[in-house]
Amino acid sequence: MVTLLDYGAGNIRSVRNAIIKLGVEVRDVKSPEDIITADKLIFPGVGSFGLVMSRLNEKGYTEPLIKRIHQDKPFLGICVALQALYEGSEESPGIPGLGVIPGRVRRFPEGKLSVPQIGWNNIQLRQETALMNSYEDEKLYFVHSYYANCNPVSENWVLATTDYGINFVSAVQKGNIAAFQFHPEKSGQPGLMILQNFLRPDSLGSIEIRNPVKEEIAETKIAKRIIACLDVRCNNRGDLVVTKGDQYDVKEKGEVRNLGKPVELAKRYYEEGADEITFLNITGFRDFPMQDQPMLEILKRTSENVFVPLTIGGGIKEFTDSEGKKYSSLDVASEYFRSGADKISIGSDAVFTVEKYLASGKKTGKSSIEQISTVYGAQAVVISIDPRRVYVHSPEDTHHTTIETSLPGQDGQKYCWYQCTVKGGREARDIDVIQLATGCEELGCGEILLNCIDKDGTNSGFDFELINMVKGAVSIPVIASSGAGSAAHFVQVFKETNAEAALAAGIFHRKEVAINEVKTAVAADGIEIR
Ligand code: 1PR
Repeated sequence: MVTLLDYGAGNIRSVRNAIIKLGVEVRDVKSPEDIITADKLIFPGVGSFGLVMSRLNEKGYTEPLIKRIHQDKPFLGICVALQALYEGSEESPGIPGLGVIPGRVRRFPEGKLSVPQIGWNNIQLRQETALMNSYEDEKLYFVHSYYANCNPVSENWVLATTDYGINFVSAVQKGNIAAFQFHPEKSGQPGLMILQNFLRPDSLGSIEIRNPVKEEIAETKIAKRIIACLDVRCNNRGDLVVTKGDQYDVKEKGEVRNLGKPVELAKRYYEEGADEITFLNITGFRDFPMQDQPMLEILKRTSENVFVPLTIGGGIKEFTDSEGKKYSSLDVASEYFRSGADKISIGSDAVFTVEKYLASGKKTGKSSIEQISTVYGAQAVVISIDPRRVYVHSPEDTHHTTIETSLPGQDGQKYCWYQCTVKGGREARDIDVIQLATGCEELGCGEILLNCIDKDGTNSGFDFELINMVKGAVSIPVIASSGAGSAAHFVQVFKETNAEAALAAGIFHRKEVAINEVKTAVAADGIEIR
């Protein structure tokens, strides 16, 4: 039996599902006393540092937690819960942490690498521990903008370090108290094994110093991610199916193409090695997710068997139902997180938000991007962009940012700009991809899913010009999407652009190329991969 500290924020379902999968019973903390009396306690940190600390304070959990830790009773913190052990964080100035470990948590510096760090990286063990002795060759899943550094005053806590531009603390342990910056519940089989080690009766306790922090050890590298995308909608018979369009047209002879069942396909991609799974509810702009229980059900069922990150998009916007009840976009996103999503993706609503932001020049704090990223952190907010090329003869022919293209238009136009669309490409707006991407970054989104309507379903390869243009304008991670037709296309996209991840749909659904074939090809070219 293990006790879970669920303080009502974000995706705790994944940790719960991982523990259940390992055959261990989960009990919830219901009162402050439960924190002290639990045999083993897991504290999954989700949300911003400030949110976590304020929820702990509101519920009266802060003091019992500190007491439990000082009593050296088995404790495992995950992600922000590692950061909460420190004295404070740059993320939420003025809010004290638990103060168990000396030092403050900082933000990754802007530089060569995108912030947040989203993806699979290694750990370098600095001590011997039964918790995870043989996992240095395995990549584990990280998602964070803030880190604890290898401060000499907290050196005796450092269990493992990882490189992301700088060397940061990826795990701490002292006696029976341990915490990880990575997410074991999202790190596939190795992550589950690490969790299992914590759940074993004799896993904690004594540890031996192996590679003190002072000692230089080999650098770790973040891997490029391969993402499988499932576009989901109802078919003519009312069943939710995975579909796939050609340049966003998903119908063939009047019928919605049916390429499989969402939960089964997601499980298959997890087992085949996908680094992440994305569900897009492609008619979400007209449906309302909180009434769309089947979509929530898909997430819940998928998260029972899939232990890599899940992103869900479609219909994240504010909504008033037929009885006049209002739901904010934060309510909608929260429902998705509770159902098992790690990230939500916003399409149409991001375009409308940035249009207003550009017109007024002011942040309102009320947009879906701002609300969700304030509560759950930027890393939980992805913007899905659906752009289409618009050709011009000269940059002077438009007020939008153009590029000189190697693929001229039908009338020999040498320049193009990328126009953003809403409602699944049905409506084009007077905003270009650079305005949208930079606007969303300023408002607080943490990642961009960069589709391309011209390339979607064509199997002709990714649009490097588009990807390079956007990548050059933002400092958050970019997922290249649309057009993959072979394993070689993935190799090319990582060689020709700095995209952190590449996503495909059609080739995986039609079993034309397997995920491990893609990974083998990418690794053979010396590109870091899980
Ligand atoms: O506007 O917030 O409700 O979100 C709707 C979401 O649904 C957006 O993310 C939008 O991209 C997506 N969407 C809407 N209509 C379609 C459609 O296809 N008719 N799908 C659609 C977008 C694009 C990709 C696709 C890649 C890879 N799908 O995600 O999976 O292009 O495909 P490929 O490898 O087969 O080329 P909102």
